[in-house]
Amino acid sequence: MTAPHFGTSSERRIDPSLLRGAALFVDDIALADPLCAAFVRSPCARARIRSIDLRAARQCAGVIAVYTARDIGVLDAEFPLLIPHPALVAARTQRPLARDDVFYVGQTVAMIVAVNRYVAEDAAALVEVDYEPLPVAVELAAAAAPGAPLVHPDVTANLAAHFVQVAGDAQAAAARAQHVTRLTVRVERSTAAPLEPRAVAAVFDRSSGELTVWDTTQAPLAVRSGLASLLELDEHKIRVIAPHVGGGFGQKLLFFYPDEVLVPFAAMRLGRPVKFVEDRRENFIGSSQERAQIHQITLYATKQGEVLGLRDEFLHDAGAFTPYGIVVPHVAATSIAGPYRIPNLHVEFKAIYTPTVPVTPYRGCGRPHACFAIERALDRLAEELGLDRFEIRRRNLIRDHEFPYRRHGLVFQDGATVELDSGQYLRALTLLAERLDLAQFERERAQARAQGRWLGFGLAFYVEGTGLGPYEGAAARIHPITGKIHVATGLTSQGQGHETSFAQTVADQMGVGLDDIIFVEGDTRAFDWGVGTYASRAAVVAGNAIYKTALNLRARTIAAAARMFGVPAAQIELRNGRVWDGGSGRSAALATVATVANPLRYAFNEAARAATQFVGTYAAAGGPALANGQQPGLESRDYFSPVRATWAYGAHAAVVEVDAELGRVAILRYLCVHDCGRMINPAIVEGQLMGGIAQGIGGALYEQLAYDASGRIQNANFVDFLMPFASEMPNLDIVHIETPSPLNPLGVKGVGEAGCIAVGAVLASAIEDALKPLGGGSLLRLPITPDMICGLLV
Ligand code: MCN
Repeated sequence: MTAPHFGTSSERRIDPSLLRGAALFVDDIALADPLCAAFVRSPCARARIRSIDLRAARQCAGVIAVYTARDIGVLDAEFPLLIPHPALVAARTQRPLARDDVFYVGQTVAMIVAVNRYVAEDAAALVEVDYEPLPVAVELAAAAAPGAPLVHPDVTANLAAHFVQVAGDAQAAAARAQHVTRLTVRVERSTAAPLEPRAVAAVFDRSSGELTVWDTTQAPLAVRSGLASLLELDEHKIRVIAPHVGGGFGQKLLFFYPDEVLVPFAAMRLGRPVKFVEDRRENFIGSSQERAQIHQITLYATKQGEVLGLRDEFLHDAGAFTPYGIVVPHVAATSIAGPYRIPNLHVEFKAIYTPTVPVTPYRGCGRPHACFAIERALDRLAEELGLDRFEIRRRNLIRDHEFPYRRHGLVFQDGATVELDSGQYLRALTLLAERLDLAQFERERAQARAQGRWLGFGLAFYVEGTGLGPYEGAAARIHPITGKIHVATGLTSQGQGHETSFAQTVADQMGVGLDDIIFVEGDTRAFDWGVGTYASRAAVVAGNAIYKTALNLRARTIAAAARMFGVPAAQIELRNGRVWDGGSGRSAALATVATVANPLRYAFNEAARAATQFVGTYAAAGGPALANGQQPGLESRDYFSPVRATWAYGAHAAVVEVDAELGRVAILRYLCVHDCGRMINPAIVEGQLMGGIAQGIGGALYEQLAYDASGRIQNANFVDFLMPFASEMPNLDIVHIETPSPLNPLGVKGVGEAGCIAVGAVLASAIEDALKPLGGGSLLRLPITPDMICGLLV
């Protein structure tokens, strides 16, 4: 028997190559005599460009070309808006190279192409740009204040978007409320900081007119479409390959980034390979960022702690451009009520332009902000009503029988009404409480206190609409000689382990081992249709497309085997890489079946020789080897298009020890009870949660981009931008609940972002709890820095 793969913790197939250093990243691609690009970037947050003097740079030995906006022909235009939305008052997108104005420090002004990076950098330093600096208001609230200097002169009040959605009647809830809790919470600007910065390399074959681009992208097919349109090339002449990618976390989704289009452009113009790899500083100042919102949240509740209504008004920092429209604040707005049955909602935000790096989705995409706001507000409500923090949540969580739970009036990112499809929220909370063991914790706390140590616990709940459409597809075929099964999708992986989990999805249907599956993604030649890896969507959307494709291939294989053996299809089984006739016990390798389906072409190989044993039977049963209308080979292709998002959720808790003098936090325990539907690979799911929680700890305690008042980032390096190391990571206690999603055949929900969402709220709650005996106040800002903690005690 072939052991089932779906649901088991198979080791990640990709790890040996990563661990041995054999994996190829964009910078490792061997190009013949490549040129290197470097960029001249704006040192001003907001300025008018009076002139650019390129003479010295052009005279530099080894410089091949220097481009400004005026030298790039049709490319000198604003990039298209990727996701329009009616709430956008004034969408603005960036040009590949600034033309008359710059809008943030780091914006690309000119590109140098030279024989190597050293020369390119030296020449970039010789470009003289005369800037006329303009006044700026960098900080979000300051940019939103009346009379603030404008980022875009024609955008009044720096207002990029104004969004209002209403469910029920929040005003009526306010009138009925016996208790009102109001808070202002804030999440500071941060960045994904993938360990491999962004990179792009391009080769143009002048004889065929074909362009090959290696890109650290999360969406190769979208890059191909974008390049075709921007470079005015036929799409079929462009191949985009995302090789191994060292983390993306949203930052490597299509921006379009200037280098992504200018490097291929230069390769075409110059007829030579061109490459660009960001250095760390460029990744900080040139690649997109996120977080940065200020929420004013109000809960209208009864004295018993039942939340009747919620009002959330928030400001979202859009940065200087809105390539993704309002995706980040929209997701925050539609996640603000979390897992709670709050019937009356008023959510409203303003997206504000600031003269800073543009904001696009970063792991969690608006949810960590929303979770921080609602969970902090619930903690406050509990305190004000004298309720336990578990109890306030228990009273408001959606009950199992209430699913699907619709939030009428709230429209999600996919255009459908927000509808939490399934879950066992109360069970998650109960499991969390059991695992935390409050009685035991209180004993530990008392002991610690006797030693002058301050312990506290915190908790938070999150929900996440995962698996956004519109669709993904897959193709599978049995190689007629080797019998290996090739599976291709239009996605790409940045470390999510698709090559393993998706192979597991196919293996069970075909009765083969994982080594029998060749999984290909990240190459536009592999599969022509698809969208990309983001929004925790691959397991749901591509996973189900692959599953349908595998079912289809299975059915075809069974039909071919039945013809071959001359028996009914019901009698055929697939196992151990072979087809079996359950009646006679005869069997044949998958390669043989695939070959029989087209025997003549393979007359000189072993599989075909094996197949000839069956040709007599086959001919007797069905006539010629390839009957009219029959296809040679065994292959299939299918697609999956979700009706709406499927909602994953979880409850996290932590026990912390706070050094009240130094403001230092040690996370002693971290617990995560979560539900991502049926798990394809629990070990991968746990890995995703760990990575997410690590990033969440970064966002909760360390990571913040320190913009100064002039718009320069003061900590654009890995010394000053603090991130958690392994030493800051607690041991994680992860508990799985598997409530199958009713919205897709596999019953899966996404998990890629889940880990990071609740961490800030959990740690704020825990630190406050630890310091309460010292008269501590509230932690309403992320990240929670040592000075904030010390400030609680003053
Ligand atoms: N999985 C599973 N069972 C489930 C759900 C998921 O076994 N019920 C598996 C999937 O098959 C896949 C992995 O878990 O191997 C993640 O699946 P999914 O939640 O669908 O997320 P995506 O594959 O769409 O990845 C995107 C998501 C996002 S949005 C960010 S941001 C993120 C993340 O994944 N960036 C990552 N995880 C990351 N992990 C790494 N190492 N690097 C990144 O850049």
